[in-house]
Amino acid sequence: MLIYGFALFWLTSVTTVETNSDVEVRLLDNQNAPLMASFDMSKANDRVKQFVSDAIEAKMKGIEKNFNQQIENIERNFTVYFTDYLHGIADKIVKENDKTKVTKLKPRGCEDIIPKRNNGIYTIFPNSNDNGFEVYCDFETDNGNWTVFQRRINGTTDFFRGWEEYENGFGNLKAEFWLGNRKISELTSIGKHELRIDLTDFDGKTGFAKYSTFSVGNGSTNYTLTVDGYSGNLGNTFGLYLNNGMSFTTKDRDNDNWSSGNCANYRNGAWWYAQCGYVNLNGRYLQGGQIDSNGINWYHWKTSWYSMKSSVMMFRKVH
Ligand SMILES: [Ca+2]
Repeated sequence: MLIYGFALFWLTSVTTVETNSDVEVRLLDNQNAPLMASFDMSKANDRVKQFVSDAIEAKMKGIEKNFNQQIENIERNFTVYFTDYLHGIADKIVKENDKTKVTKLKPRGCEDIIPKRNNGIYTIFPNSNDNGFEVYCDFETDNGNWTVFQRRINGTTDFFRGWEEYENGFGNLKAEFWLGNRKISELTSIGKHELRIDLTDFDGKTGFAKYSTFSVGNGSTNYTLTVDGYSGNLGNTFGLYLNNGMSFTTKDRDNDNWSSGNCANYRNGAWWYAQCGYVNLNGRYLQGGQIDSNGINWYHWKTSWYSMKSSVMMFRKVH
């Protein structure tokens, strides 16, 4: 009776009954008397739909949660992998930078100094096992990278010196100096080098000579000169007039071709003299443009023994 009463209550509470969706259900009372009840299936369908919808939603949430966990795992693994990868790259960059620093700290010559800075004194390491030595680099003249190995500007440094001093070098790299035959030889013995010479007279006129080939042999050759391939506006005095192939001569070491005397003594300098030649850039510093074969001569620029106001000799590696 209770079920029956519930069924009647349920049926009477339905305001809109669609007869085609009603279903008759056979019921039994507590005495097994057959009873009949009618259910509105549209409501049942709604409930079924809701149940199915809830079930699907719950399932979807489960799938979504699982999916999110999987994504998080992938992200975590990827982050770990990518972090390791970046650390590896960073380590490589640091190592490469260290190598670059070594190169920057140990340039083999002026051409290796990076970045290019002002003209000045730099320590170079032509032999990486040595402690290196200082040179004056010119980064401005004629596209730069020149190693200056001789400079005369005012006569404050005496250039009339002996073999050992010319071998080891003397003077002040910031002013007047000779870099030294040993260093010049060492620097020009590896690779191909060109030579540039800049001269100034006492009227402020300038001239230059370039030689596409320049090298100086080692001490066992008495620092034999190789010079060739002239260009410029000074005239090819150095290349033409018996300097190429000559040994170096100082006042105390005569290696010239003049059998009756020493050209270094005769010309008050030190040079790759033959007998004795038309170039004397290590001669006496004379003021005011004097005509003197003991002076700083480059005969074919002045067509005389005019002694220059300044002289700069430098070489650079040709790639
Ligand atoms: Ca001689």
